[in-house]
Amino acid sequence: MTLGFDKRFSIAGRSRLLAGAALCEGAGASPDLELAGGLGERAIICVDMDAFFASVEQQCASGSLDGKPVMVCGNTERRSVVAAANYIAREYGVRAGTPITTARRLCPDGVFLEGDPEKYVFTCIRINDICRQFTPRVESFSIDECFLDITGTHHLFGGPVETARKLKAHIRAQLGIASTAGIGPNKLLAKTASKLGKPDGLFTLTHDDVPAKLHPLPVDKLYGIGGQTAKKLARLGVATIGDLARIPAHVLQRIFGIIGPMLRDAANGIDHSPILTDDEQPEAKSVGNSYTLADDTRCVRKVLAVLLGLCSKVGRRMRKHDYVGRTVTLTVRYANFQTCVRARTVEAPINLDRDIFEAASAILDGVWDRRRPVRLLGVSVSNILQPGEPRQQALFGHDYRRRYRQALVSVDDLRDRYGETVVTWASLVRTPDGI
Ligand code: DCP
Ligand code: CA
Repeated sequence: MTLGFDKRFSIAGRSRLLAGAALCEGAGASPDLELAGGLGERAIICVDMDAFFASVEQQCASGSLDGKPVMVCGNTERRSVVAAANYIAREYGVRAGTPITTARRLCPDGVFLEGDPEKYVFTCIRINDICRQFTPRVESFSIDECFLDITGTHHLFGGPVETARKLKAHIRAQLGIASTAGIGPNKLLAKTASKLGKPDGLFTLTHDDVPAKLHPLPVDKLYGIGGQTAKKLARLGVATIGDLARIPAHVLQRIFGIIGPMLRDAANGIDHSPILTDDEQPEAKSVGNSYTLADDTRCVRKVLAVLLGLCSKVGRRMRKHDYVGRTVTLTVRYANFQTCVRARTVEAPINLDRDIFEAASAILDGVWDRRRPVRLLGVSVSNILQPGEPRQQALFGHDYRRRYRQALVSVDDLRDRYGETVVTWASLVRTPDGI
C-alpha cells in the first residue's frame, strides 16, 4: 500500500527484488549474502520498539520492574485506557486501548504508570540518531518506528540481516529497550515483517515469500486495512490477503474507489513508496485545514462528517488555485492530546472533495481506534503540482470524474457569488460540527 504510495516505477518494469527465504534471528551469513544479491534493488529495514512506553518506563526503573506486568496509561484514573502494555501484561489479555478498569480486573497485580511524553520524545530522537549511524536515509514513521533504506550501506555492516542485528543491539545497548526489525524489498514488506517478528525479533519478507507467508494471513493483518475496510472485505467473502490479491484491480476500483488498486498491490507485496527523510517530507508545500470539535467524540458519523467538511474545504482551495496533489495527510488528535499523523500517496493527482475524502477516510479507518474520543481532525494535500505542470489523468472513472468536476465547478461558482454555506453536502446539513 502505500505507506505512502509513490508509484514512481512501473510494475511491469520491476524485476525480482531481494532473493532468499525468510530469515529469523540466528540466520547465518550465506542467506544474507543472497539477500544482498538483488543488484540495484532496495533493502529496507523497519525497526519498531517493543511495548515502547512500557519499555522506556522499565528502563528508567533500573530493573525494579523486570519480570512484572507493566502498563502505561494517559493517567491512572478510572476513565483512562492503557496506552502501552508490556508483553507480560499482554499474557493477561491487556492491550493498548483496554480501559484501565478492565486492565485492573485482568491483571490485579500489574504495575500501572502514568505516561511521561517527554521521556518518549527524548528516546524517539535518540532512536533516530542510532538509525542514522547505519544509513543517512532514515524516515521517522511514528514515535517508536523508523524505516531505513540500507540499499547503499548494508555491505558496510555485513549485509541486510547483520545490519538489522547490529541496529537492534545498538538500541538495546544505548537505550536499554528491545525492538523488532523487519527487512524487506520495500516499506510494506519490511513493516509487515516487523509485525510478524514481534517481540524482540528479526524477520525478513521477500517477494518470493509473499505467496507462502503473506497470502495466508487474515486480510486485516495487511498494513493499512482498518476495521471498516476489513468489514467490507469480509462481507465480500475476502478472508485472507491472498483472497484480496486475486481480485481484479477494476473490481476493487469499483468497490473501494481510488484506493482499490492500491489494496490489490499491497496484497501482492508491491509498494514503490520512497523513504522520505525529514528534509524530504512533502508537507513543505500543502493545502490543509484542521478543526477542533465542539466536544470530544467517538461518534463515527460525526467524525466522518467533520472529515468530509474539511476535505471539501481543502478541495475548494486547491481548485481555486488550480492545484492538484498526490499526498493526503490526516491528523487525528485524541482527547488526551496524543496526535497521530499519517499520509497516503495516490497514483494520480487529485483535488476533488470526494477523492480527498476517500484517501483521508481510508487513513482514518486504519488509525482510529474507535474507543478513543477524537478532539481534532486535520487534512492536508501535498505533493502539489503547480498550474501548468503536466498531469496524469486517473485511469478509472473518466466520465464520472468529468461530470463530478463540472458539478463542483458550478458549486464553487455559487459559493464565490453567494457565500460558502449556499451549497453543502447533504451529510453535513444535520451535523452541528458540519463545518
Ligand atoms: N500508543 C498510545 N495509544 C495507543 C497505541 C499506542 O498511546 N492506542 C503509544 C504507546 C505505545 C506507542 O504509542 O507504546 C507505540 O505504539 P505501538 O503500536 O508501536 O505499540 P507498542 O510499541 O506499545 O507495542 P508493540 O510491541 O506491539 O509495537
Ligand atoms: Ca512499537
